[in-house]
Amino acid sequence: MSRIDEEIPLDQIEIWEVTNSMMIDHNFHIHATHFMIIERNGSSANVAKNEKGYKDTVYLKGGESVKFIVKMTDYKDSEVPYMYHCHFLEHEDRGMMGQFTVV
Ligand SMILES: [Cu+2]
Repeated sequence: MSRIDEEIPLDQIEIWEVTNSMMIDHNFHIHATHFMIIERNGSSANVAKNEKGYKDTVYLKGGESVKFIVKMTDYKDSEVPYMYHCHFLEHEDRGMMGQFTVV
């Protein structure tokens, strides 16, 4: 609970790459923002129709990776974090999550 994994600048457009390095599937979710997926497994052609538009969760099969554009807006606090985590209850309940502050 006390660790901060990332510090994200307010109002800065970023590209995040998320990789599922495990063999099982995960469902990556971020609090406090939305993002647009621009690549899946290295190509924009692999982004499915239903993945276009703003998302707050992206499904990753084992071994897959995605890139998305994201921007944190509206609120910053260097001490009170937001979180990102796997949205499968069994995984998040076992601690598959990280915390970030918006600064
Ligand atoms: Cu998971």
